[in-house]
Amino acid sequence: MNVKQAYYLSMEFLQGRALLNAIGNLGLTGPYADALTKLGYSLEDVARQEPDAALGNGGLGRLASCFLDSMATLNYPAWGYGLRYQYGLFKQLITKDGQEEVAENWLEMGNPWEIVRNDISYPVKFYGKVIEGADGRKEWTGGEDITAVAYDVPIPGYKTKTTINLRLWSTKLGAEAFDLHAFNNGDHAKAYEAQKKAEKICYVLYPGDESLEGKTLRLKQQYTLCSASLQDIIARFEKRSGNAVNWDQFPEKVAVQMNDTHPTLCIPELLRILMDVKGLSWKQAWEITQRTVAYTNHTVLPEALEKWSFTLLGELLPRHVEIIAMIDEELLHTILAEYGTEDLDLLQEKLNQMRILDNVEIPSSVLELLIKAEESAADVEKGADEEQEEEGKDDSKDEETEAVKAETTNEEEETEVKKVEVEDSPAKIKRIFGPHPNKPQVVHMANLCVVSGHAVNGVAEIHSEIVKDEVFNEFYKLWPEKFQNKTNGVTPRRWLSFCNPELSEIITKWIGSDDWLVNTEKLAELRKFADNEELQSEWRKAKGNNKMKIVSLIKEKTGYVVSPDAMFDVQIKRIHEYKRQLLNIFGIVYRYKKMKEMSPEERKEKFVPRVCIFGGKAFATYVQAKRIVKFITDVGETVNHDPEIGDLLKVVFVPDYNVSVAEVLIPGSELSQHISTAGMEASGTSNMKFSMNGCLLIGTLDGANVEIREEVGEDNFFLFGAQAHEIAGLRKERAEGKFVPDPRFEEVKAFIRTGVFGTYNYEELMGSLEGNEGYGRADYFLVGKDFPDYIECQDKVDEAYRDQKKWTKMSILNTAGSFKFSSDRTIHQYARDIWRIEPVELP
Ligand code: 4GP
Repeated sequence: MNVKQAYYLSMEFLQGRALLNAIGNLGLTGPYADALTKLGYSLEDVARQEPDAALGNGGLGRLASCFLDSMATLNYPAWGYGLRYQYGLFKQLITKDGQEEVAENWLEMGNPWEIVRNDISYPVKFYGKVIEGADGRKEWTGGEDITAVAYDVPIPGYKTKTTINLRLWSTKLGAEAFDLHAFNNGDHAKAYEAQKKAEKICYVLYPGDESLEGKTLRLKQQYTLCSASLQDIIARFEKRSGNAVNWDQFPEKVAVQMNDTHPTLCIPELLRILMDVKGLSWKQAWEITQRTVAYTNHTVLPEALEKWSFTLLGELLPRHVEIIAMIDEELLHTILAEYGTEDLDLLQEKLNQMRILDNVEIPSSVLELLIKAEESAADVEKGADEEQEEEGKDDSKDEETEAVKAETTNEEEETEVKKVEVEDSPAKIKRIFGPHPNKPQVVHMANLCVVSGHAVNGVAEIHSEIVKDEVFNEFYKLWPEKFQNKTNGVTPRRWLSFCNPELSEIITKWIGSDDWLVNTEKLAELRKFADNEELQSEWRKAKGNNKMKIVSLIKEKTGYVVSPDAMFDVQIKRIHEYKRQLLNIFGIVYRYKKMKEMSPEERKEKFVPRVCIFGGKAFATYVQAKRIVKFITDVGETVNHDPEIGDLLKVVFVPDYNVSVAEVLIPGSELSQHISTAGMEASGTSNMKFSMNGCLLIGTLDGANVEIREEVGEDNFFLFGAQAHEIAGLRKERAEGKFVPDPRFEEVKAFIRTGVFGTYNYEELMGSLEGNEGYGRADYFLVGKDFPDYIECQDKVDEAYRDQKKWTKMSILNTAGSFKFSSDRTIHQYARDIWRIEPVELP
C-alpha cells in the first residue's frame, strides 16, 4: 500500500515518561502491575524510576507529543521527526537566590525506549561553497560534513496495533571524515576536535542564543533536523515508488508540517535536493515544495518570530541562501503584480512588511521593472511639466516669487536640491529600496514559511484571527485561502485516563463504557448527572484523593506541609511576563495584607483557605522572569511561616516543573489560572487538561480560554480582564500617562516596598509595572489595569467554593464540556484539511 504520509517536523517533543503511557495504550496496565507485585515491586515505584524525556521547552513541544499519541491512536500514516538532545530542558533548582539551572542528563542510565538505527544515517553539510557543474546544475561542495543517525522511538496507539515512529536524529562524525592522518602523526587533539564538533550539535536543547556561537549552533541544529528528515522522507518516497518515481506525485504522497518556524529550512532543503540532486527545474521543484509543506504558528510575540542574520546563514548554508533569494524574487514579482509600480512609497511599505530577505539587494529582474516604471513616470511628469509651462505663462508672478524664495535658501539646501535633481531613476530606486548600509540584513523565517507553505494555521480561534488580521495580514490579503485555524488539543489518554485513574473509573461507570477515551464527545453525557448527589460525592472523593497526592508532592519537593482541606489553586506554565504570574502573586499579596488587617474571626469568615501553587521554568537568560520566581518564593517564605495565617494561605513554588509533575498537579487542582494579557497567549493547552480533570478556570478571554468557556458554559468559568481588541488602546493610554491605577494596586506595591517579603530589591519588578525611566514599556502587560477586576473575580471564586455542591457541579460540567479539546479532534482536522491523509487500519 502506498498511501500518503504526513511528517511532523519539530525541534521539540516533550514526551515525559513512557512506561505508564505505553502499557496503558496497550491495555496492559492491570496485568503488568500484577506481575510486578509478584516480583515484589509496585508499578508506581517502577514508573517513578524513569527520567522525563524533556526534549522541549513548553507548550509547542508538549503539543507535538500529544499529536503523536493521537496519530497512532487514530491509525494515521504519520511520523514525527526531531532531535535526540543529550541534555534536555535544564533541571530547575530553587535556592535562596531564585532559579538555578542544572544540566539534565536524561540518557545517563540508558534509554530503553529507543532503537538506534545505525543502518539509517545521512550526511549533513555546513559551510563550503556552491559551484556550477557542466550541466548547469548547482553543486554544494567542501565545508564540514557530519553524519545524522536515526534513533527510533516507538509510539504505540491506544487500543490499536498501530505503532508509529518518532525518529530522532543524533549527530556524529562519519568514519571517513575522521582525520586518521593527524591521529597517526600524534595530533590526537586535532583528530578528536572534528568529532566533538559534530557530536556537540545535539548536546543541548535550545542553547541560549545571545552569543554568536550559540546562534550558529542553533542554526546547525535546525538544519540537521531538516536535512536528515528530508533526505529520509525522500528516500522513503523513492523506495515506495519502486521503479516508477514520479516527482509530481510527491505532494500526493508526502505532507510535511512545520511546528513553528524552527524547521523552516526544510523548504530550501527540499528545493535543493529536488533541483541539485534530482535534477528538477526550479518551476517544478517550487511547485512541489509549495504543495508539500505547511506551517503552524504558535506565538504572536514579535521577539519570537525567528530572524536570522543573512550573513550567518550565507556562510553556513550558501546554497540555501541562493534558494531563499529565488523564493524572495518570486514573492517580489507577486507583490509588484498586486500593487503595481506607480506608488513607490506604498511598494516600499509592502516590501518592508513582506520580504523574506529584509534589506538585501533587490534582484535584477525586479530592479529593472522598477527602474523602467520610474523612468516612464519621470517622462510623464516631465511632459506634464512642459505642458504646464506652456499653459501657465500668465502665472509669471507666482514663478517670480518662487525664484526669489530659491535665491534666499542657504547654500546647504541648494546643494540638497541639486542632489535630488541629478538623481537618476536607478539611483532613486536603490535609495528607496536599499540595501541601507546601517540597517541589518536579515532573513524572516515566518515570511518564508507563509510564502512557501500551502497552509498556515493558528492554534485557537482567536489566535488564528490575530494571525490573519495582524501578524500576517499582508499575506492574508494576498492569499486568504491559505489561512486556517486548528484549535489545539491534548490526549485524553495521558491527560485524563492515565494521570487520573480514579476519576476515569467514575466517568466510565456513569457513562456506561470507557469509549470516551477515543470518542471524547461521550464525556458530554456526564452533563445529565451533574446534580446527582451520588456522582457528586464520588467526584469529590476522587478529587480529595488526588489532592492528597499533591500534599505529598509538595512535602517531598519543598518541605512545606499544606492542608488538604484548603482550595488548591494552581498556575503552572513557563514563567513569562505575558502569562502574568505577577498578577497572581500580587493578588495573593493583597489577600495576605487584608488577612493581616483583620481579626482571626473576620479573616476566617471572609476568606476560603487556599494553597496557591506555582510551577514553571524561566528561560535561563530571561532576567525579569527569574525575578518573578524569586519574588514568588520570597512571598511563600513570609506567608507560610506566619503563625497568624496558618492554613488560611500557603504559597508554594514547586521546583522543576515538568510533564510528570503536571500529571500529579492537574488531577488534584480545583482552580487553575490562565490569566495572560488578552491576545498574547496563542492557545494554551494546560487549560484544556485542567478543564478535562474537573478543575475550574479563572482566566482572560485569550487563546483557547475563549472556546473552553463556550463549551463548559459561562457560569462555569471565572472570567475577568480587558479584551484583546482593547489592549492597544489601553497601552496607549498607559504610555501617555493617562491611566489612573486602582488604589488597591498601589496598596500592594507600597506593602511590598515596606520590605515585608525580605531584603531583595524588587524595584526592577515594580518598575516594569510603573514605567519608571529605564523600563521603556510602561506596564506593557497591563497587570495594573486588570488587577481590580482580577481580585474581585477571586472573591467570586471564594464564594462559589463555599457552596461545595455547586462547585462540584461546575467541576463535572467542566469535564463534560472539555470533549472538544481532545488532540484526536485536532489531528482529524489537520489530516482532513491540511495533510489530506486517511487512516490505515492494520489487519
Ligand atoms: C506555545 C504557546 O505559547 C501556547 O499558547 C500554545 O498553546 C502552544 O505553543 C502550543 O500551540 N508556544 C511555544 C513557543 O511553546 O515556543 O512559541
